Amino acid sequence: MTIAAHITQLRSEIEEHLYRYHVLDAPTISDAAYDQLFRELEQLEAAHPEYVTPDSPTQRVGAKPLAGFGEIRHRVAMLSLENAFSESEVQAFWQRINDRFPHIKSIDLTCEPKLDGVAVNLHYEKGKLIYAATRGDGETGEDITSNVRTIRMIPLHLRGTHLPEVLDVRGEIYISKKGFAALNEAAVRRDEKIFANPRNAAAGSLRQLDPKITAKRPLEFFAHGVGEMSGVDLPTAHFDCMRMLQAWGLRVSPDLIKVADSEGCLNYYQAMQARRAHLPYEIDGVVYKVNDYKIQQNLGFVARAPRWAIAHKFPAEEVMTTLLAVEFQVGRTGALTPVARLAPVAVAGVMVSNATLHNMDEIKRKDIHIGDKVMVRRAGDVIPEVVGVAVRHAHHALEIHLPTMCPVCHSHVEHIAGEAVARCSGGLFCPAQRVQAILHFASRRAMDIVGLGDKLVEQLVAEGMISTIADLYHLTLSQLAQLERMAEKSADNLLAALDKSRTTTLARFLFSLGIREVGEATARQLAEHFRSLDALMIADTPALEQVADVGPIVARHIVAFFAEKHNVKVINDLRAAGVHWPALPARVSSGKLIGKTFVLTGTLNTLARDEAKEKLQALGAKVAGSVSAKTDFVVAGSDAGSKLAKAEALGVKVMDEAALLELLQSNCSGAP
Ligand code: 5U1
Repeated sequence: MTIAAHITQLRSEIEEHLYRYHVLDAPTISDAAYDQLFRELEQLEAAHPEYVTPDSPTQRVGAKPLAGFGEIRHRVAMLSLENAFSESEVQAFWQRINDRFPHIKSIDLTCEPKLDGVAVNLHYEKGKLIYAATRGDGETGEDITSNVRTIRMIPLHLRGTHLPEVLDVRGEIYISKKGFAALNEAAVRRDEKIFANPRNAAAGSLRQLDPKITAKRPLEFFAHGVGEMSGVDLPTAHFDCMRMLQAWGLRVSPDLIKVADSEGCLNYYQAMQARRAHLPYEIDGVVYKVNDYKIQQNLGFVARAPRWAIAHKFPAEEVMTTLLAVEFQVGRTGALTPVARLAPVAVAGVMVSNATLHNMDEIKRKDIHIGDKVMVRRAGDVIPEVVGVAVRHAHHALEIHLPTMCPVCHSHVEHIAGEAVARCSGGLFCPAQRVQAILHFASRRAMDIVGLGDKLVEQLVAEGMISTIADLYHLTLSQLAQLERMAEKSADNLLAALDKSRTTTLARFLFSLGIREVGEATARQLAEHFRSLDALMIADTPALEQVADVGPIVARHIVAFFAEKHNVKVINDLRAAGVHWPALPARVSSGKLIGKTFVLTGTLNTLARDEAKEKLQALGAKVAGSVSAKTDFVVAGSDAGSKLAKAEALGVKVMDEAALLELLQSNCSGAP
């Protein structure tokens, strides 16, 4: 035998054994014998490199890492699936199909497991794997050919002689439960980050730029459909098509079956659900498809999902474990969330040792104690949650208490009766709430610090340059210039905006503090009523409830906010940094604008719209957004439109900007 013939023979023997092992799950030689064949081929190719071809089984792992992933446009779009979560949704799916074809007596369906992996398209031409792509947005995916070639379960050549000119195979690349555990154990040994679940592990492995790394990952594949195919007659039904793919060497689920109706589907669902925990891979449901391709074609699809297929999802898996402790996390808005620390347990393929308990009311309602055996649930990518108590700890069940102090900043925790969420009251001081508090403070309707966006605030906090809003006013040009992507001009502008914001109004300042439930309108009413910050800070709840719109809950939030010494310190720091506002004149109890309703429309040239609004409100007027019979005056700036027309139609008095300025002037000077 010539060297070339020997090499060809070894290659086809190796491919045959790969097929028997991976696709038929029926190897005919030992692993050691297979390795021996592989080594023989490697040695021959090493001695005769002129015979090495890229489609040799020895050449699955490319030599060079990629610079990035290219894009591949799918020749036939990759569809997604509608979900059904109940039997009645499956019945409705079946009914819709039958309603479309009343004359067809029986419509077969296929059932198969739904793997939780990465959807891919394998493109073969004349039996040779040309490229592989992810689903992407269904139209265009990423070129993952180099990585897919490393998966021995995926043939580089199709088997047989009568092969299609072009074949797009649709399927799922995944990692088995065992493969996932081994991967994570190795990651722990190497002190590397572990994967959250097998799907992430599969996706992460396919996104490696170095195929050598992908080659070490235990990736597997199942084919579940066909995109484009030409050059041979396509079978007329899905089931037969899958058999054909299998004959060509592609791995198809051994659990693909044909059923006659929705009852057959539901029986399959029950059976797979019972087997789910024992399957070697994760599944999150089963897929039903109309078997006949002509009927599929007739049904077509809506949006990106076919009408002829549906995924029947399993309910979220629930598992029992022990509640070891409860800790409280503080969110960006100060909300305290109880988090369960659990004895680690696998839930739907993921090790879970923390789960949310939502809030104190939920804990009370479910009567959960530390030490209890609890049920934990995880659905899709959502955070695992404690569903309820499975077995109460007989002797040592410990009650769960809301902390009185914030676990992050030690400010007082505020829990208003009737409200589910407890909150840290150190809004201006608490590190957990820092970024949120600063962004609110800087926002347009608050202190209006132009140029202080979320990325910059996050950077300033991360660099330790600011920890409270008061620190903003101590930023220097040299500090800002150190920041990434901060040009000197932008730094100058930001310092100017900060300086400008030092001069504000009491209403704006109050709003900018971010007191819970104190929006712009309430802030304005508080300013108008109390006239000074010092008066407001010492007001008790009955005094606060005198203000229109302030009920007992808002009053309690305000009292709690100013009772927190950390907040008071930040306010003092702000004042010390030069933040000030004009003292409000004595309350207007009389004047011809009290209770009058104004509507502002068109562009005002001298006053900003907000400024005009504030001045009118300070004189006891109301400013509405739309014109009605109740409107007293419409102020029409340049290019006023429909509001002006409506005012004229209703006979409402209209004034221009000059008249408004005059009116404001005359009322400020105390004229009636
Ligand atoms: N088993 C299986 N999974 N899966 C996913 N079949 C299947 N079919 C799919 C998808 C998205 O889509 C076709 C029905 C278009």
